[in-house]
Amino acid sequence: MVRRPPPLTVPAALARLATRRPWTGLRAIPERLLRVGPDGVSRRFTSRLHDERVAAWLGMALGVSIVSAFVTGLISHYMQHPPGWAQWPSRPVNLYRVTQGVHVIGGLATVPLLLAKLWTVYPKLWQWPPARSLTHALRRLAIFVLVGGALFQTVTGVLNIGYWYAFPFPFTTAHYWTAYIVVGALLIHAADRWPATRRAVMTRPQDAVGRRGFLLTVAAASGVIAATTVGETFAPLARLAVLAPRRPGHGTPAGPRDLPVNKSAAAAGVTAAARDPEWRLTVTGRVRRELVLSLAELRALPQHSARLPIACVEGWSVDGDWRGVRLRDLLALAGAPADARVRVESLQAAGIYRTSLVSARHWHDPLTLLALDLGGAPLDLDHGRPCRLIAPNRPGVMQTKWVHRLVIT
Ligand SMILES: Nc1nc2c(c(=O)[nH]1)N[C@H]1C(S)=C(S)[C@@H](COP(=O)(O)O)O[C@H]1N2
Ligand SMILES: [Mo]
Repeated sequence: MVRRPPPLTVPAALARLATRRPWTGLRAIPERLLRVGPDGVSRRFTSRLHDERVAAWLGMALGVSIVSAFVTGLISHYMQHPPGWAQWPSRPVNLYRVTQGVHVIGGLATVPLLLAKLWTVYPKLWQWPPARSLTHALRRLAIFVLVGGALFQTVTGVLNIGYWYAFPFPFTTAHYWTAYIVVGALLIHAADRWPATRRAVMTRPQDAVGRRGFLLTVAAASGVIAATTVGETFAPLARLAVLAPRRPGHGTPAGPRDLPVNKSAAAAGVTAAARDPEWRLTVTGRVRRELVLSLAELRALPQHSARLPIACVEGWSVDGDWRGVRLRDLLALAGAPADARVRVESLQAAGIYRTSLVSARHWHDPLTLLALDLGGAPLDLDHGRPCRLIAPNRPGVMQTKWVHRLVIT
């Protein structure tokens, strides 16, 4: 009797591939070359700190920091690209300053953790054969995606806050999408490693091989990085912030009135237009009366003060004492509907930050101003003369400078 082989379906083929391990033949080649042990890990790495327990603690710390970078990153993204169904609140005033500070400063403090973790597990990254089974291959794939993605996020992040646009792709788009890939790979890896991690962390080791000292050194390195950048947002520590490219009273350029400047009037090409006595503010769009106001007329309207930060996406933030006209007063004067949104337009002809959108929730807030003064004097050219938007709980990129038109939509 002839026995027919069962039909080869895709699941059957995968199952066969997973159990047959055709790649184990590869083991023979580099065994002598790499001196791999029975676990496939090279014996040339002799430090006892290439250790499960060290890897477990570092892994947990990295898990926490990656998730916090992800959440704060999503907050920043959705503030700048609000979905139609949700409006970001205008209070507390300093919320974005805190979430973005956590994102950037926490991201920087992650670098030593990541390097230490890579060093600890380095021998395992060169396991031979590269895959023993399908599940082993998938596990390793998740690890390589996680390592590659985490390195990509930290390197591009650091370059971005250092104003070194060395990469050929738009930073925000790449950073945003890679974040999902990293978190996906992290979930797979964490689920996979959780039992072993738990065991390693919960049991008391018999031997002391300097793990504690190593972990404390790594924690100290993270702490030093955080301490030497946090002054970029926490003014009392500004003098310590030697690693921060922007900080209160410092930076390149320092900026008039102790507030750093990212884009100067000259770089934006608005110097002449911003100085022109013929400058007018136009309020137009969905209004009952269009307004065209000179600077003198703006100053003749009721003036209000607000102490609000510029909180840049790059992590630095500095408080300013602003004074000017409430946006809601201008909209009331023009007869704009209560649910309207405002597109704030700059004199700047080009550039991604030349306009920004203000939600109804934000323009109803009495702290949202078209500022004319900063620190008791008319705005400097670089801070947005003749007038700029300043609103609570909003990224710096949305605090438009050199405003000349409000379009109600
Ligand atoms: N028109 C215009 N407004 C702008 C920008 C710009 O490039 N053009 N940069 C924004 C960014 S990224 C920040 S952080 C703040 C900085 O404000 P400051 O220079 O007054 O500190 O201005 C914002 N307003
Ligand atoms: Mo910014």
